[in-house]
Formats: sequence, structure tokens, C-alpha cells
Amino acid sequence: NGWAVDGWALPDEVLRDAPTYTPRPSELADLELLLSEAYRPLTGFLGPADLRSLRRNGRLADGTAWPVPVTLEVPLAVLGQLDIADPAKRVLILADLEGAPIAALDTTDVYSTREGFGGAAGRVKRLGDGGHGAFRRMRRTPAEVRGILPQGRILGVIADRPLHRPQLAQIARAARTLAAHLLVLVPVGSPGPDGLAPEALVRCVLAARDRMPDCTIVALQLPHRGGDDIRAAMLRTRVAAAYGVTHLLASSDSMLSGGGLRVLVPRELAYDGRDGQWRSLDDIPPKHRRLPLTFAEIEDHLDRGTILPEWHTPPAVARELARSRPPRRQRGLVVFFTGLSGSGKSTMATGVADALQESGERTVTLLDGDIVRRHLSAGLTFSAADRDTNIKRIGWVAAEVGRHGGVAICCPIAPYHEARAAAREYARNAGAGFVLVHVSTPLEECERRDRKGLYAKARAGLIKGMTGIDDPYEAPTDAELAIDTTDLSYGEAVTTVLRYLGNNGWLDPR
Ligand code: PPS
Repeated sequence: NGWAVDGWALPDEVLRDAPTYTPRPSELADLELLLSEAYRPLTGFLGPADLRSLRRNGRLADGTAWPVPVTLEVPLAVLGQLDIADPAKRVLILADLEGAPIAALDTTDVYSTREGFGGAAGRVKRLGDGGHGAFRRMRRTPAEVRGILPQGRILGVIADRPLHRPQLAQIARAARTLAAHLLVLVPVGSPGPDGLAPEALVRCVLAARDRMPDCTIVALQLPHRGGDDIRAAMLRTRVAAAYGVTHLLASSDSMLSGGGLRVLVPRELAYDGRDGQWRSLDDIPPKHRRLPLTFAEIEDHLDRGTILPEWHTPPAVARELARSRPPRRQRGLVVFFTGLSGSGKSTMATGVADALQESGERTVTLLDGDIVRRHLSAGLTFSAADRDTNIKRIGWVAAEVGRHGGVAICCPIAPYHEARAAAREYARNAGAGFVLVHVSTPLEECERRDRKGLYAKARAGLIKGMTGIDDPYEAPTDAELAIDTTDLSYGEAVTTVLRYLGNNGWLDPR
């Protein structure tokens, strides 16, 4: 079915004339794995025939077992520039987030997905040298890695979280029992499950290197897939096999066998207080046994800034983790107020900013709706699309403030859930906290106040598209805090927010 990429010529004029498109981050991660041949036998994005077959029986159209759809969605405006019937006019250049070309797609199939978009399928070929990026030198292809691995058994570990002593003990045990060489694969496609930046995860894994047997450490762009855990695990297993792994140590989450390798489910270990060793739970009398910390307990240590205990975490790993995930009272934070015009958001936001500036405990950037619209978002209207653009810009800047440990306080109306969710995601990807405060003062009260006279104008039909009157406000269902200022004084409203932030560790307790 045309999976062989070799022999596919790309004349200069074809490349010059081809349209360019930047896929979404998860698609870029898939692309990277396709190009590196970690997804072999796949050599491109799947088309309708393979997808149909996959849904039916978990196999590609030619019968090859394959766990997940690997697809690319492209705006119809871009697809419209291609002529699928003509091999010289169906090449699409795929670029990275900075717009630099990384691959050519020989688009042999297009299919409909949702409004404004279509699926694009076909083989891909790398353009350029693979680019840059932090820890680029650790991103090796499966062929390169197989070339440097010693003969014999290869024990694979997918380290999507930092390695603590229980995992290190399991690894040491498995490597010894199998007499295997260790290959540690660190997924760097997106922030890990606990919000750790990919580079920080790599540093944490490297910090545990002297606690591991002789090993090879490789970073790879495994995309984070929501939804079906089992299929995602099967895909990881296939990728591990492509890298030469013969025995894969299952993570504490579930992992299935498949892809021609053996999956080892490690025994549950505990810390033995008698001699300080980690061994099987059953071999330690209950009163001497300490169970590994849960993810939530580790998170709690980091949030509070207490050092992870040495019985559980090698000090070098604990130091690296603490540096990458500083305690909440030093970590970046976005406080995002949303609510109707006149609900009291700006007043509360200003009050919170003033309090932090007075105490000096935090650096603060206030992104007020009206002020943002004079600078960052000058020229935008109140159409749904422009409101979205406005909120995403605010969310993006706020996340950058958070990335550097500052507090960003935002107070636009932000009437749409989706744009607020994007702002939350930006903050998460920057390693910052996000607190959504719904200023839920009802419309009647906002209209009664009508400080700017806008509601009266809207009622009189003098302005169109006023939020709450003839434009929607989607009340949040995911707010950390909801405050109705109808019967609250200014001071009480501000104190409510400060107290929430104090109680949750973001500020010194009030
Ligand atoms: S949005 O929807 O989040 O992009 O709006 P935002 O940037 O916060 O701007 C809201 C302020 O703009 C004034 N204004 C309007 N608001 C809502 N609808 C319409 N049509 C409108 N036209 C002007 C209004 O003063 C808002 O200020 P606040 O501080 O919310 O009262």
C-alpha cells in the first residue's frame, strides 16, 4: 500500500511551490516519531481505508496490527491548494511551531473530519537536519540507538515521571535478574502528568543516573494521548520495541504486552526500616515497612517546599525537582477573574494586586480588561472571534509572567469557556498555577450599578453585542472560587480572594 518512502523524489521546484502548514503539537510529536521510524512500519499519516480497518479490528488495511489512529488535520483553505491527482502538486510542507520546514507530506488521500478541516494522509519525508531544541542531542532515532546498544537483552523503562528510590530499586532488580542492559526512554513531547516541563523531567532522570546500572538514556517525542489508556500503552510498547527493547518494565500504571517484547510487571516494593533497603512488601514486617509516597504526597511536598525525604528520593533528584517545581508561595500563578461588566472584577483584581505589592511577597502584573484593550489588544472588537483572541493573548502573556515566578492578575469579561480553558492550559504548560475566580454578581445588580452607562445604552439599542444583554456569558463550571459582590464590601471581597490564596499555599497565610 505504498508505505515505502525510499525513491520518492522531491525536486526543488515542487518544494518551492508547495504550501506550508504547522500541525498541532500532538501531531508534530507523531510526525517526529514517524520521521524517526519509531512508528515503523508506518511511514506516514493514516488515510480513510486504514482508519476504517483500525476501528473495525485494530489492524491497518493490510492486516498489520496497530494500536492508535495516527492522523493529521489540516484547514480546508490549505488543502484547497493541493491537487491530489498530480504527484507534483500534492506535496504539503509541514513546519514546526517556529515555521521552519521539517517534513514533506505526499498527500495521497484527503477526507472530511469537521467543519473547516480535513484529514490529510500520505507518507512523510524529513527535510533539513532535525532542528534544535533543549536536549536535542538526547533525541536519537531507533536505528541510532539500536546501533549503540550492546548485544543481548535490553531492559526498557519509560520514565514519564522522575525516578525515586522505589522505581530505581525495581529497575536495579530487573536489570540484575535479566542480566540486561538498561535503556531509559524519557518522553518529552509535552509536560508530564504532574505538570513538570520536559527539560525538567530529563534533568531529574539524569540526576538519578548514578543510582542506576550502566544505562543509555534517550529522549523521545511521545505525544500525550487522552482517552484510551490501553491503546496508548500498546503504542508505547511498540515504540519501545522499535528502540530495541526486549523487556519493558511496566510503569506503576498499567501496561500491556505486544509489539514483540515481554512486559514485566514489577513487584510492589517498600522501604525496610531495619536496614534501609527497598524489598518486596511481603518480606517486611508491617511495623518496619514504609510504602512509597503517592503522586499526591510527592506533589504536596513540592507545593509546600518541604524536602523529599532521603529514604524515598535520592537527594540529587529531590534538589532538581524542588528547583523545577518550586513551592507554591514562589511558583508562578495566574489569578483569572471572569464576570459581567460591572460585576466588580476590576475592583477586586486591583485590590488583590495592591495587597501583594504592599506586602512585597510577590511581583505582580495586572492585566486589566480595559487597559489590555488599549495596548495588547488594541483594535480588537467585541465579536466572538475577537473576544477569543483577546482572552488568548491575555492568557498567553499571563502564562509567561507565571513561567518566571510572577503573579499575573487578569480581569477581562472572558465570556467563553473555551478561551478560559486555553488560558488555563497556557499556564499549566508554563508550570504556573491557575486560579479562576468567577465574579458571579448577577446581571440585575451589574445593571443597577451601571457605572459606565453601558447597560442603559445597550437597552436603548445604542450599542450592540453587550455581554449579558444581547451577547452570551457562559458561566464557568470549573472556577476555584465564586464570589457574588452584591452584598459584599470592597474589603470583604478582596479578603476572600487573599484568604483563598493563603489557604492554598500561594501566599503566606493571612
Ligand atoms: S472580553 O469579552 O473579555 O474580550 O471583554 P473585555 O476585554 O474584558 O472588555 C470589556 C470592557 O469593554 C467595555 N465594553 C463592552 N463589554 C462587553 N460587551 C460590549 N459590547 C462592550 N463594549 C464595550 C466594558 O466597559 C467592559 O469593561 P468592564 O471592566 O468589564 O466593565
